Amino acid sequence: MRGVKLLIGLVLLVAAVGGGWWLARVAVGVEGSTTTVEAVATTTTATSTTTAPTTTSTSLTTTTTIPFARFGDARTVGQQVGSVDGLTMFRGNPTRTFYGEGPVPNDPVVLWTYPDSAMCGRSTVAGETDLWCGTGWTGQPVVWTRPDGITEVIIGAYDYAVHFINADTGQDTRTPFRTGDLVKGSGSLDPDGYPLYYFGSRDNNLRILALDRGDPVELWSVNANIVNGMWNNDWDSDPVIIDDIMFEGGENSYFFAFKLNRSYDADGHVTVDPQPLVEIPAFTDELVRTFGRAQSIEMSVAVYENRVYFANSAGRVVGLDLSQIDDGIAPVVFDYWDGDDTDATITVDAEGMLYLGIELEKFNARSEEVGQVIKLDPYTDGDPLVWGVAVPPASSTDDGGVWATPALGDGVLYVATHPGKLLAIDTETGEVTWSDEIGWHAWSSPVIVDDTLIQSVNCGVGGALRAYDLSDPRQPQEIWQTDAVGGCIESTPAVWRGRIYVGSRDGYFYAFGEK
Ligand SMILES: [Ca+2]
Ligand SMILES: [Ca+2]
Ligand SMILES: [Ca+2]
Ligand SMILES: [Ca+2]
Repeated sequence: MRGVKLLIGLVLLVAAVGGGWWLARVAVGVEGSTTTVEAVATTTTATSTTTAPTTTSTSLTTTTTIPFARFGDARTVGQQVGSVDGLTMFRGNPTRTFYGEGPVPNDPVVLWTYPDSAMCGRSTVAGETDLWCGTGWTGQPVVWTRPDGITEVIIGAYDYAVHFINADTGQDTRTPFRTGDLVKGSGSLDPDGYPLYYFGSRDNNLRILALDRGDPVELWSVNANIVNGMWNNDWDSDPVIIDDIMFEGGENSYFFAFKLNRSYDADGHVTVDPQPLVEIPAFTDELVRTFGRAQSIEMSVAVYENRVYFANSAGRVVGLDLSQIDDGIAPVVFDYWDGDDTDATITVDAEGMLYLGIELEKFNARSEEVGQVIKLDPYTDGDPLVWGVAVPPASSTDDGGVWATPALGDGVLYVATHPGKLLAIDTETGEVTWSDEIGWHAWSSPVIVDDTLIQSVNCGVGGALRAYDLSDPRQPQEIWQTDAVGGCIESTPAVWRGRIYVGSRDGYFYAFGEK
């Protein structure tokens, strides 16, 4: 039944608009019953309706016979994807390599904070109940332009709620949506323009909300206990939605793909009818024998050229082939052991090489052998490890390694480490060309927009944002640092058109912009 008629969603739309290069998606129906489907790019016309006094639109006719990968085409690395105008998911696209749009402010100050009183909630981890405030790891906001022209920021926070904020005013655009526990991780806005928001909560549910009927309405949820999980039941992983399929990892130690069946009802309201395609264990019996049940997926999955990549708390790095996913088949085509808990999201470059940040908690021989920032070649028949960089702890009583997701620059990988360094690493050689002190517990991921890198710093002493100029990518130069906010910035910021949006553990959410 499935797979007879495929919607190939990836056709290159290249349009020069206002001097900027854009990559967007248009849907093209393709009849295909064989395993090879070639999508031929069609003529596309870009029209711009901005408020600029004059707008030049350029139509480009593109004819190519290069097949587009249905999931995570290589040409989307570093690019915005989808038809929505915005930053729609953690690290912006399925290869986790799009960080927002400029301009980056030159002298940023706090334009507004949200809300009036701190967002806090109690939650129990390993039998201990604590008060958690603000937003945390990974916590990157969605920022998008709604059909009515309002720029809206969407965040999950530790007061158990998802908040919807007017980016201009800092006021609620919708009533916050409450769950039964902390909202951690990052959420995704449907990149194809369906008014849907996808997110997980510590209350064990992964949810889909409809955003087209006033206040947000839950259309669907799935409980982590749908499977007999190996570990806990949270959903920290940010879902990736491509071509009506949602890819997600669970703290229950399973990888899931759901066919969403997105549509609209007779009243024009968006609908979903998710059906499971696969649920695949992230663990192996051998790893369970070695490390016990701590096998969770907490990273956000990455998708490149019809493969999905994820890793688990025992350090197993998995690549699945998605070419038969409609039929519920997703064989393991890459399998690697990096030695330790891997919660930073895998970053994929244009050649399909994988960059991983790994924690150093177990202090085993394998961690010593491979390091805590590594480059893997998932296509080689030999040893996938291209290079590794060691990230030792700052003290004998602490962990080492990386929780932040690396940022891919021009031949250089930027990595914030838990011991408190920002590293610039040559992607070819693994040479550390530069480093700077950014303060202990740097779990916020660096973002790169317009040759400027923005990094959360000084977690223990108030928390601030710092910017570096990347004119020489191998030797970043500091250009500014904001005043301290009231607490650690553990979340990853979103840069969008002159503003920087990010939450802090002090309980509040911040919009930074030009003074
Ligand atoms: Ca839970
Ligand atoms: Ca977790
Ligand atoms: Ca973990
Ligand atoms: Ca850990």
